[in-house]
Amino acid sequence: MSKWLVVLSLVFGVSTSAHANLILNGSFENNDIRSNSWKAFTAGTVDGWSGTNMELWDNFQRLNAFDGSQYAELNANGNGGRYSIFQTFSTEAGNTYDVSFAYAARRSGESFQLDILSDTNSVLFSQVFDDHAIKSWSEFYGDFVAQTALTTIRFSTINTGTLGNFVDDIVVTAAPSFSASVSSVSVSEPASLAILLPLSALALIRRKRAK
Ligand SMILES: [Ca+2]
Ligand SMILES: [Ca+2]
Repeated sequence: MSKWLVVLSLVFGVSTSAHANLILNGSFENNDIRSNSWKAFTAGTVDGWSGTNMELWDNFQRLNAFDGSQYAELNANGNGGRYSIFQTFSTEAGNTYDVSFAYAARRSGESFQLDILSDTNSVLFSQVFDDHAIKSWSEFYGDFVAQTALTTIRFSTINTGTLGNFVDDIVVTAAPSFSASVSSVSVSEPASLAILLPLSALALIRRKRAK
């Protein structure tokens, strides 16, 4: 394999990570609320999401969204107990998927759990998050292997009360496979690389700016 083909494969690998997000309204932008405000939503009324009540915030109280202008507060207005939101999406058994999101704390002592479940309730991935910074976004990147045609992603609060656990930009994409990226590359000239590189570089810059 030539040097250029190797580089192109890597570049293509970056660009295929722009696969469509399998999560509907993962950035919580669809239910538009007024800038510099928050709004409580009863269970099931935020586009794409089921579970308990949730809150949407729009660049409120000195915390700008990680992506777009809105994000969710898991510890919602309401009963003050534990909260859990989830969404089910289509997958292909045996395939690997990338998952990422951003999270931030409203005050100290917050924690939540991410679970990714098969359609038969097998736990494909589970992790507790208790390291979030106050009013500052942290990013998580992970992956899982689907077992069924439907997979569920679920965020559950661990600390109770109506304050805390902000999340934004929840993304699940089919992981790019190496064989697919190699077979898709048929050019090996530096001129093509010059066209491809700025696109991937732009994607990276855009990602950084979103922080
Ligand atoms: Ca957002
Ligand atoms: Ca709240």
